Amino acid sequence: MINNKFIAIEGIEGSGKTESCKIIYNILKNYGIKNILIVREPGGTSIAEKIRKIIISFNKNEKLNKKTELFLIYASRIQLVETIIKPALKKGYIVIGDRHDLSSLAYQGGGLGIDLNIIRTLKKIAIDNFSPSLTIYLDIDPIIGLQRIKSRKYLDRIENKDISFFINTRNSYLKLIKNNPKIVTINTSQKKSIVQNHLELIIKKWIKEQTVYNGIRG
Ligand code: Z5A
Repeated sequence: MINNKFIAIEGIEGSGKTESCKIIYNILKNYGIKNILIVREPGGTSIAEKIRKIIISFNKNEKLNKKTELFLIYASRIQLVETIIKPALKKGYIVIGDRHDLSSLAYQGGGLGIDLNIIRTLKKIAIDNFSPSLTIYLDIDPIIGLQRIKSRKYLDRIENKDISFFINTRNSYLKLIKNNPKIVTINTSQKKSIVQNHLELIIKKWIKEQTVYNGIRG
């Protein structure tokens, strides 16, 4: 099921996903759209937020197995999709996802080296063919991305990984987005104002398409 009102924002840390979600929210509001929801992954429901803690926290005594990590991410995604995203879409909301399934292919596939076929099989079991109608991939050199988040006091388990992990993850994103007409890329090493202009153009085009096919105002 391709859902016409689900937009996913993707990219490595510090690429500007969280800020972009807020910018898109405001662009949609300015179009007179009332029912908009921002969700994040992993997390976004009280149970999924508990799973998120396990995924991103350090555990002194026990290393998180990479397949356990993958399964936890999908457990969190099922919970979010089934209890929040699908019901909201059904009510006519536009849902903006701060990460979705592409993250698993890029991080657990490209970053951790899990076979992409395993991830795709798990996706099929977990959320079947549920997918966003538009994915905006924010591309950034990991050195710049990590510099942007270094000012934070606390870096979590994944943010603390070696730079090579983020290089592999980014390379994986770049491979995955190739020739996919539902994914649009923005180079976010540019100034915030330029990124915002790109987002406005992309969302304007998307709204036009949605209005033609669906009638989008809620
Ligand atoms: N994960 C996974 O492994 N597999 C999966 O399937 C999923 C997730 C779904 C938590 O995700 C972790 O889960 C994540 C991957 C893993 N790994 N880690 N760590 P998250 O999305 O919650 O965490 P994140 O990617 O680390 O988010 P982030 O660090 O907050 O990055 P961001 O949201 O892309 O950036 P931001 O907060 O919008 O901006 C960061 C800073 O940069 C901020 O100070 C901005 O003002 C600044 N910024 C943004 N844009 C610009 C421009 N254009 N110029 C200058 N400065 C800018």
